[in-house]
Amino acid sequence: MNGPSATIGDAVDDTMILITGISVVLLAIITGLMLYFTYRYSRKRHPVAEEVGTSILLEVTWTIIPVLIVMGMFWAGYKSFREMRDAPEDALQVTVIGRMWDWSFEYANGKKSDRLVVPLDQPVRLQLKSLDVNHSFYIPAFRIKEDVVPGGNTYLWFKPQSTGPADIFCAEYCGERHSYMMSEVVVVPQEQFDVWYQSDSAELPETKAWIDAEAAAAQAPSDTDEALSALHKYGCVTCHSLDGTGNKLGPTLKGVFGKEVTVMVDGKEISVTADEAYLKQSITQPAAALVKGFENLMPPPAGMGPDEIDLVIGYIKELK
Ligand code: HEC
Ligand SMILES: [Cu+2]
Repeated sequence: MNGPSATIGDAVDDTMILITGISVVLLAIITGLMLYFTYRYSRKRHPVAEEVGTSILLEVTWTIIPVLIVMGMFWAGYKSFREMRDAPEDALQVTVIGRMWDWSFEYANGKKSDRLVVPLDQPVRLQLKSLDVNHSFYIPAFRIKEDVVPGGNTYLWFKPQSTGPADIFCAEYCGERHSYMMSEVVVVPQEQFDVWYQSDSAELPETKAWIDAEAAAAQAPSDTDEALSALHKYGCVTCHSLDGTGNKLGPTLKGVFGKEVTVMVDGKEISVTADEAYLKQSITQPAAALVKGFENLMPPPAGMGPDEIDLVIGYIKELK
């Protein structure tokens, strides 16, 4: 599914599939039997009607099985219905105002918007109000819909599970421009919601740009990700821990940058500061200066390009 979804959606979809599935199976059985009986008991094959007696067993069976099936469908629907009606106490409160022919949204701090902006992973409770006639507030992507009645006090809640925009419709014919009564729910990460919520501007900030920036950030791997993948690719992490623990063949890489290291050069002990040049040498010519207490076990990394070496050095420098 494209766009954001909400927690209740899966339960609604499952109920829908269950009921449709059962209906399709029953349709097939009933149609099949009907066709068969038409053939089997046509006048040609069965010219004389006969009286059929009562079979208690048959009566009980075809009462109990459908009752169980129907109760099963009821239970599936009732469970998700309860979930839909029980809004969590800590939900973000938004008042939705429907009128001919638009939606507006009012937040607890007085902020108003013509789009419903909500934070990711937070339950949101919508109090639905109409200024004129009956409307119906509908977010298809979230599988939620509720009548908006003048003087009434209906509500809805949902908990968005992913970021992005989704359509809001009016699902109750409310006059000439009913089909124009559309808006958008925009799910944004909490930090971005907070910025928007606290801003004085009544205008909705460029939520689209936020979302695109989020998406771009998720797409482009950061230097950190690339450095880490190089450290794995060239087997560095088999001999070096990155978290300060020292239970591997080589010294931990955490905190090494800027440290005074005692190394053995040509059999002599000297003390050096682990600067960038030292790190570079340690990686490209591991045998040139051996860290005291460790053996000459590190192979020069085969096939590692200068870019990757710089990336890894940059990463080690940050590993404090
Ligand atoms: C087979 C195990 C092994 C592998 C694989 C290995 N190293 Fe080492 N590394 C060592 C040992 C042992 C030492 C200490 C002896 C020395 O200085 O050569 C060391 C030392 C170092 C040092 C100096 C650390 C200090 O405390 O001064 C750096 C930096 C380093 N390795 C980075 C890397 C990087 C980056 C890779 C992956 C490209 C890598 N190592 C792969 C075993 C390994
Ligand atoms: Cu309407």
